[in-house]
Amino acid sequence: MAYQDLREFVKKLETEGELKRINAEVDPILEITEVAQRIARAAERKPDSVGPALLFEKPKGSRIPLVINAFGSVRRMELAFEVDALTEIAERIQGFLKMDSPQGLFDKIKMLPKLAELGSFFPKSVKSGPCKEVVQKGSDVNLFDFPILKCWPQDGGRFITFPLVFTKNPETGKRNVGMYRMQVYDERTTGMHWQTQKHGAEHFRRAREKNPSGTIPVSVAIGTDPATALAGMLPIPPDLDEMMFAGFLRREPVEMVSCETNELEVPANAEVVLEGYVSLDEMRTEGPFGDHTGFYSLEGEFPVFHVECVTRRRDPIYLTTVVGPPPQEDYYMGYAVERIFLPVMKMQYPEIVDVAMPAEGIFHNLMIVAIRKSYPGHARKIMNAIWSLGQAMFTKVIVVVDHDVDIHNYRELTWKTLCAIDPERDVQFSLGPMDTLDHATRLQDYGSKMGIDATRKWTSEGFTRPWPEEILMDQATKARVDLLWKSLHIDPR
Ligand SMILES: Cc1cc2nc3c(=O)[nH]c(=O)nc-3n(C[C@H](O)[C@H](O)[C@H](O)COP(=O)(O)O)c2cc1C
Ligand SMILES: [Mn+2]
Repeated sequence: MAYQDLREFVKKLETEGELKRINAEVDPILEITEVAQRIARAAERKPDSVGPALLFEKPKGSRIPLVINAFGSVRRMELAFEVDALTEIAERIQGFLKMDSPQGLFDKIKMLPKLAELGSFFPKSVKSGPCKEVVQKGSDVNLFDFPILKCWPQDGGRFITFPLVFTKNPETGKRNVGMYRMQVYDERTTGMHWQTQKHGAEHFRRAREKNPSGTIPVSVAIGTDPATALAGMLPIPPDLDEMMFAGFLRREPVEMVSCETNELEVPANAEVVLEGYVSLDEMRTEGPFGDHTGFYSLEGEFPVFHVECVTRRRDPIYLTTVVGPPPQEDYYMGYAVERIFLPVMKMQYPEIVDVAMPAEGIFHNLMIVAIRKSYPGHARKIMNAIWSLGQAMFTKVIVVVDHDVDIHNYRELTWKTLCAIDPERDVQFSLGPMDTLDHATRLQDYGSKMGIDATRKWTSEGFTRPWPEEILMDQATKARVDLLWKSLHIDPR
């Protein structure tokens, strides 16, 4: 049975020894971040986590407890998706993809709804749910009731960092759910930081084309069962419903309830729901915000969300996360994405053997790809493929290596990459869309990319010198030394 809500997951984390309760009063203004950072640094020797999940029972200035770092390890990601290994999800997706053979990647992913139908993973409308235990409207709405973090000293204010932002495509009526941070401006107003290439921003633009001075309904759910909470950050194609995907992931439909004051639906099991609208003719300065690049993203103009109604549980838990210098909790979210979608990439590009996105590459700055090279220029073909693949379009640097390089061993990767390149010949530049958060690009959202072809060079690629063999000891000698070993009285082998 899937987790029914966030608190069931919190309970599970606690029984698994993955969560620590903090009963002392800690301020959501900066202090919670610092506690989470210290816990993370203490865990640095254990590369599989950034420390335990933390349940702050008494955030200063709020009666609502706060959970952070709930997804900050591979183990907790596995618990979130109720699998023994993330590859199980990949295998499930692969199993479905193999059922038919449509051509494009998007076609393949778009088949998922069809397949989900078989398993009836489609979201299910229900009359009511725990998110309706308390309904507050108008002047009863006060975002400062919640322990919303100010994460870093130079942040422009307090930010909701783990929201599920619900919108509807004004043309097709299809739902989108995205995780876009929200800066709190006052009791009932926040920013809406959907970056220009994201689906929420596209809904905003389409609505504005129709009626530049109108509004678009927006609802925000905070704190749901884990698979649903994570669905907001998954890079899935436009018009593929994240709630359907969440149902697929949790193997049980997400139950949805109608909002009180707008036409949207939200997960019934949410801890907190904010209902309202975004004005199509209003922009406001958002930021700065200490971002997952490890730097402050600069101020920018973004739309504004007006909260007209809050529905919530009587005793909600506030779910949040901190981003900052890597690795943070979001590294494990990115890692889950990498592992879950690898089979989809492989299906479209069977030459791909493995993909790695090191934490220090902040998702979009570095992707390492191992391929089974079959023809001249193959490495460059893969670079171009990745730059055209959904949110992988943001990838700043791509390194392509041969299939026999262990790309998760960064020592081996660095060594073999550097040995395999003639930089002038093997580096390729390209231009295209870039992550809004990239502060080094020539323009916001637009800049250059670099691909490094670190595969062995072939004669058919104009490389006429012989390529040397890697040094490896022969098996016979190894076997002889194995036999000799004890008599040498040297400990390590
Ligand atoms: C912790 C966290 C915070 C994020 N904040 C933002 C944000 O403020 N703006 C944004 O556009 N994307 C943000 N993202 C990335 C989006 O959630 C991600 O690109 C998602 O796929 C967007 O959904 P969409 O494709 O439906 O637009 C964040 C991701 C995480 C994990
Ligand atoms: Mn989407």
